[in-house]
Amino acid sequence: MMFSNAIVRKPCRSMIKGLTEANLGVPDYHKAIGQHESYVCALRECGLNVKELEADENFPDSTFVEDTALLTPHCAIITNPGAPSRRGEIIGMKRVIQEYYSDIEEILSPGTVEAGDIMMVGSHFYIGLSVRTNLKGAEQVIRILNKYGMSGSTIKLGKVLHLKTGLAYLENNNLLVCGEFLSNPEFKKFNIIEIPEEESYAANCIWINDKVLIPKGYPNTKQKIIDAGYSIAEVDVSEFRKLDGGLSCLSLRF
Ligand code: CIR
Repeated sequence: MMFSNAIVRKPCRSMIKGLTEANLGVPDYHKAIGQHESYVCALRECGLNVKELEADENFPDSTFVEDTALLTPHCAIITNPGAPSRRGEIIGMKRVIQEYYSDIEEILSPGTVEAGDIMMVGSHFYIGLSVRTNLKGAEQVIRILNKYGMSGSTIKLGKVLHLKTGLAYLENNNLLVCGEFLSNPEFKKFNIIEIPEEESYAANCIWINDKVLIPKGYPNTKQKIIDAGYSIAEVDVSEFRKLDGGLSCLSLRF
C-alpha cells in the first residue's frame, strides 16, 4: 500500500505543559518548531501531501495528532483519548478529517482509545491495551474494522505508553521490536528487527512509501534498517521525545 496524505499540527507554546513521564527536562518550543518543520519536509520528500494545522494552545499535546484518529483505507475512526487533557483534541480533528473521508466512525465513552496504540499490518490492526486505551474502546475499534472488512486484535501492554512506542511495522513482514514485545508470541511470524534497550526510543519509526523515517541519534537502529534494505531519512525529534512522543505520533498518514 502507498500513502498519499499526511495531517500534522504545529506545536504550541503550551507544549511545555504537555504530559510526560520521560524525565528529560522541559522541551524548547523554538527548537521544537524547527524540528517540526524538518519533519514536515521529510514527509513531503516521501511524496505526501501534508496538511499543516495551526497550533492549538488549548491542548499542550495537540501536536501528537496520531492519537486522535485511525485512518484506514476504508473508513476513519475518531478516537476517544484516555488522557482527559487530550479529549478535546478530537473535535477539531473530526472537522479536518471530514474533508477527506465520508465514512467516519467514533469511539464512545466509557471506551477510550489513542491511536498510538494501534498498528496497521495490511488489513489487520493490533490494538494495545494501555493506560490510554481500554478493552471497551478496543472492542469498539474491532467492531468498526469488521464492518468495513478489516480485522483487529488486542495486545496487553506492560511498561510502554503506547503500542507503537515499542513496535513499528515496516511492511514486507518486517517488524521493529523492542523490550516487552520481544517475547510476545503474537509477533513471532514477522521478521523481527530487534532494537536494543539503549536505543528503545528508535523503535518508533515510520514506513512511508518504501522509505523509513528514523529519529536522529540511534546508530545501531539506523544500521539495522539499512541492512534490511530500506532507504532512510533521519529526523531530529529530541524536543518531542521529552514529551514521550515519537515520529509516528506527529502525523496521521493515509
Ligand atoms: C501524551 O502523553 O499523550 C503525549 N505527551 C505523548 C503522546 C505520544 N503519542 C504517541 O505515542 N502516539
